[in-house]
Amino acid sequence: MESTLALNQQNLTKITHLIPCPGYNREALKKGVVHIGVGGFHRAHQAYYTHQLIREFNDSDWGICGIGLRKADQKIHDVLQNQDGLYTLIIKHPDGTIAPEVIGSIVDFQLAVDSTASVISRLASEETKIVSLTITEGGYNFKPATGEFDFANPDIQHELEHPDDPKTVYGFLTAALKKRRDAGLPAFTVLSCDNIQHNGDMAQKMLHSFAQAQDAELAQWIEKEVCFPNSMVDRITPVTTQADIDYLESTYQIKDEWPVTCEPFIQWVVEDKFSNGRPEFEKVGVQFVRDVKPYEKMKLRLLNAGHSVLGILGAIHGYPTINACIEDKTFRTFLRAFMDQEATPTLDELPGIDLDAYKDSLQERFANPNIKDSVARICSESSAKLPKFLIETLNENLSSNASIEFSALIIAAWCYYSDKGVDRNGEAIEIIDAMEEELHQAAVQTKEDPLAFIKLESIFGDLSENLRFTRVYTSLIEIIYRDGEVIKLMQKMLNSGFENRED
Ligand code: CS2
Repeated sequence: MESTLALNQQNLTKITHLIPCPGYNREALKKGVVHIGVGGFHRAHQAYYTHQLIREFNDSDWGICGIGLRKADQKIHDVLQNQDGLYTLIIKHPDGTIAPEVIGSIVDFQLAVDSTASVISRLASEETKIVSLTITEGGYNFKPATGEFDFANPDIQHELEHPDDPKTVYGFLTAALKKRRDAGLPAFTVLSCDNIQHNGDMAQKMLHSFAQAQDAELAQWIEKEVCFPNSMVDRITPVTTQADIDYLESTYQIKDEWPVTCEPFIQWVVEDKFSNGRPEFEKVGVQFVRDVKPYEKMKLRLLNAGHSVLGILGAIHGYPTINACIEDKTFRTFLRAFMDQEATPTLDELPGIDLDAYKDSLQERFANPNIKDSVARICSESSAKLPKFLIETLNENLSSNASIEFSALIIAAWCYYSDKGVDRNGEAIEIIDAMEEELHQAAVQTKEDPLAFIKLESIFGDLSENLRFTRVYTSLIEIIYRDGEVIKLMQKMLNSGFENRED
């Protein structure tokens, strides 16, 4: 039996005979980009685009230095350190084709908890032109219901008092930008790649609130010098499983401690405003536009919200994956009804986009049987996701007196899910949410107060005071709690509507 090859720079000369590898000189890459939050998504998306740009066009200015801000980033730090920043991207096509490729664009990784000063220096270095972010919806530190900066966060309090000991992205960005200003260096661009509508504007607003509280003069400089392009990012990237690691080892004898899997589809639409230069990403398919907002909104309200619709209902029904949900006709039809009747009417004009074709393509992507995207991943951090993916849509439809019942069902189902924590077969649901305890505490009071869950103001704002909403919501809650399942209710809603039915 052939021996296994550990993935690292030295073994690339052998691994290149097995799967595609970076043929470029990684040592010559400048670290033009510092990326905060190196999760699977970044590795399947921006790092992949960058890899293509280097491989196809020999552009050596934009190598990536990854930064991990959380203790939990220790693992990715260790893996990338052992593998010289290399990892395998395994692209899984719906027809069963699997295309693994070694990606070489991440050339360094630093863990902020270990080395605050060195992370600040890297950010402040002349070489750094762009600081990109995938810090998740929760990482922006805004209050979900109001969108205002959350000064109550103890880490924020700490770094406001100790600017030399930053903890969050805001502390690091301001510390580095101050150094750059003092050294007469140009500012970097802050490029948000998270699933938040107006993600660049949001990053700007949050950083401004923080900097203003820390150093008003610096805040002014940042306002003038730093660009925050909005961007829409897209590629479904499920959580890596042991089976993915084993696949590489058994099929190719390659030992990669943490490969990433993803679908073939990839998209990035970015506003073309950068403070200090940018990669020519258009050469590898990135779209640069003047205003990305309508595209972001379309993606968040159809793809991401669609995921949550399937995920929450699927979790209660006991489906493990998104493709299992979409194979079920009731789920498929329900998803489309939600998209057509509640999400689509809230979208802005989308020049050049055929929305029906877009929705069809989402359905096909969700159905990819090889992706096996877990419902647990989709439902994770719903408290940070749903305000952006779904509740804004719901509020707009309440204001315009449009349909709300499909969205209301998702919220009622989310309450039941948070209360019971088991599916309809009594199997435990894996719930991953920073607000898990709060959600549970509110949801368990539903029996005494049917509105208890939606009184969580930080998530729902004043939804519990909207009579039209509460009427629909409480009827849905009653049925779900009585039946302990959602599928019959979904069928009923699809057949005869819910809010205005006669019985
Ligand atoms: C998902 C996203 O986290 C979620 O709930 O909807 O991670 C989704 O897979 C990506 O945004 C796809 O681009």
